[in-house]
Amino acid sequence: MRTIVLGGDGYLGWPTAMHLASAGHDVWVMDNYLRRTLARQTRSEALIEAPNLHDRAERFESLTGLKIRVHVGDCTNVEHMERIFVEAQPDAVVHYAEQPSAPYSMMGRDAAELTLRNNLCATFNVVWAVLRCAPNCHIVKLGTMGEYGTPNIDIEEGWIDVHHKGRTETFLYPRAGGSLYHTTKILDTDLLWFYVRTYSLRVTDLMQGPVYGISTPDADRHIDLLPNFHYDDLFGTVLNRFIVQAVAGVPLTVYGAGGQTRGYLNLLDTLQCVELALEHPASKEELRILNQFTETFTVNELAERVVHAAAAFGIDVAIDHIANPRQELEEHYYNAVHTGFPALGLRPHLLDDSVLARMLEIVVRYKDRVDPKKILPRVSWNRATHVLTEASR
Ligand code: USQ
Repeated sequence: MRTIVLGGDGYLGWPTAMHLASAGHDVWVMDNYLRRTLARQTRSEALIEAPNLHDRAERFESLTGLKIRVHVGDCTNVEHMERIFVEAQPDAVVHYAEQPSAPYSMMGRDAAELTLRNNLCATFNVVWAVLRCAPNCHIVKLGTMGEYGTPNIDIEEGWIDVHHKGRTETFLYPRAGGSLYHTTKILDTDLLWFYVRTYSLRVTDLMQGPVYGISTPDADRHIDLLPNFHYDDLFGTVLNRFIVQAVAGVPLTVYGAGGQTRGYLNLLDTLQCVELALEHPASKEELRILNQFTETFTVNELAERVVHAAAAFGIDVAIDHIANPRQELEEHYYNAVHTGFPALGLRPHLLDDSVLARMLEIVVRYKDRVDPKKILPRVSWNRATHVLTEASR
């Protein structure tokens, strides 16, 4: 299968490109290094500086004999997007090319506009590149569990039947994003749904929870192949941050009460899910929505697990409940269906001490590179505490 990975330089994009190449796909990646640029601008660089995509692909080829074709290009630029579709004539496209940080999207007007424009325009261009250049191409789009928010009823897998005044209809499950970033993913889903029902596209929209992990069979071959592992307040996801905080001797930054519950998954399972979605494509005229996580945790549970795993390394870790910079419920009901991927064959890698130990072991190696100034939250949108500053207006 010929597959384009858009956003192929990212935390998920690069491991996905290697994984699909190892699984026999002919992989093309496109990226304009937006996340690296934003990380530099906000002093949020990843723990380990990654070589550029050409060098990474060369290193991967020298170790495996497998080629990943690299296009440095901007997914919001219609010419860049159509060029790769015309050349590749892909069977599938995996679309990760979005500004992925909730806190970044809440930094102020400019960051909000960049997030809105980039994310919506990239999705719009994917739709039109498929329609004009590769009409049979299956679009696999990365959405987020955060599209649903934290409603007081069970979360279904994308759709809900509504019975109203004696009649029944199926609708997209109601959505309520907790940041502008999450809201752009909701808007993406609406855009895709409009084009699916109008022009018969085939689309899989992945509602993914926060991902953790650094180790994959391909990444473990060489330091140059490791994913961009962020631990800063903008681009780092919570468990990755806690692991680095433990190693750096900084108390774990639980936001508020710590009862916030999310569906989490190992990076290895992101790779597995994307591969399964590609192997079992959506039908024409179908917007298939799959909830992509393997188990749920509160932030407190994650912190306690890290404390326990770190103790086995002889690292004593404290937990700090700091003022929550986000507008979110800190105690709430959370029960989300996630039966779609197991039905396709997903075999989850669940979070246990050995997974945490492996993460700690890798991060300990790079302990000298941790900058403790990148850890505390710099952006707040909590109604209770936040005053919109002149700078963020
Ligand atoms: N949290 C803490 N302490 C921290 C960092 C986070 O308590 O130091 C809490 C947050 O308040 C939140 C939870 O941990 O309740 C998860 O936060 P996160 O930063 O790991 O995840 P989030 O900002 O929601 O975004 C991440 C990815 C995003 C993806 C999303 C899936 O950055 O791209 O879409 O996870 S989901 O959360 O299901 O929307």
